[in-house]
Amino acid sequence: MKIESITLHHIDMPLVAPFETSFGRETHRPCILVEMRADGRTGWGECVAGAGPWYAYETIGTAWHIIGEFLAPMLIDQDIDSPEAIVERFAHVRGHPMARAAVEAAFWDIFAQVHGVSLARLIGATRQRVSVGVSVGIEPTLAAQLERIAQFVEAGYARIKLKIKPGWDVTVVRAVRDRWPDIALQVDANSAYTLADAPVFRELDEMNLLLIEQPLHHEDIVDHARLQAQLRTPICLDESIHSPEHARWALDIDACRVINIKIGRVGGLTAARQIHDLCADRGVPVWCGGMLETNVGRAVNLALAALPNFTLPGDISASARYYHHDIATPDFVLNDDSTITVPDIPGTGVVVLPERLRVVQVREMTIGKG
Ligand code: OSB
Ligand code: MG
Repeated sequence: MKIESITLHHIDMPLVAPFETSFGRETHRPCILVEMRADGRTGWGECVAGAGPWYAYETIGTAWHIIGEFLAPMLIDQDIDSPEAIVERFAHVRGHPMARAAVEAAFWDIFAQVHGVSLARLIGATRQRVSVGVSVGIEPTLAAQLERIAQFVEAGYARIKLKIKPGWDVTVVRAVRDRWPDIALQVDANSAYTLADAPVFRELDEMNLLLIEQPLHHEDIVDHARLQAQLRTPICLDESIHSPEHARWALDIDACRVINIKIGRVGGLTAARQIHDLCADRGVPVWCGGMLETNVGRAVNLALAALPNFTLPGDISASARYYHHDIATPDFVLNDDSTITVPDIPGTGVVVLPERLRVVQVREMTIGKG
């Protein structure tokens, strides 16, 4: 397939409700959508880099630069026959996984359309519905936090993830456990602690949590291994895992017993699938993380989460949990069994709506003929 053009759309989406983590409070979610044209078809990919370098070093600005100046020019007018061919061409790019992943995703969309199958089937998915939970942001008071969780429990989410930070941990988690003694519960610290905080985690270890996500430094595996040795609850790494190699290094030293796979963080769907396969071989469960995606990114996450070793519920909530008006249709809804149905039409399964895009678009740039 000859890649004719790549258009970047920088958009800014107002969130239904502010989302607070240990690194800050967000009311809008900016992102870059990658629109690729090849052989008369159009594919879309979402870049999950944020407004600032808070979760990862990549930002809208760095991704715009890297895709526009380097990644897109490597592909324009080239014959690309498989997603692996894209991965090969990008192999000598250091870092910038979110930029690479977004371009690869747009090609996967075209590739699945050409083969007349859903992305999920194309990558070897084995389920039609995937178990999901909700990642609940930090609220200003404990009462507000409990109320917010109650809304999600009522909406049907069977797994709750709480964001924690120093001063907002043991007391909150205990209160949630007391109110919902049997709910599947996990916490995410987004790297807000150090090994000196081990006593906090030993207390959390008594609260029947599914896992403790990324408690320590965002590049660390060594201290995580030291902490894991003190806990029964599995540590799950998010920020520290940037590639299949990072996953192997972490598992080799028992730095974690679960991995959160985010396509953007690990540099694409191909790498995400490799981490899935590695973890399956080692008997390590994985789940699909989220980055407050629009329906474009969510569709790809659902395809990934339909692979067999995604045995823990993903951070893939219903579209209405994030945005009033998504830029792509159809919206994803929560089924009665806390699952979301995986799209089963050729491609990723969603269609971008130009009239919605226009409303939220900040800037646009085309590389190639357009
Ligand atoms: O750490 O998992 C995280 C959102 C933005 C950045 C980092 C994280 C998150 C979430 C949201 O937890 C998950 C979702 O998309 O629902
Ligand atoms: Mg996380």
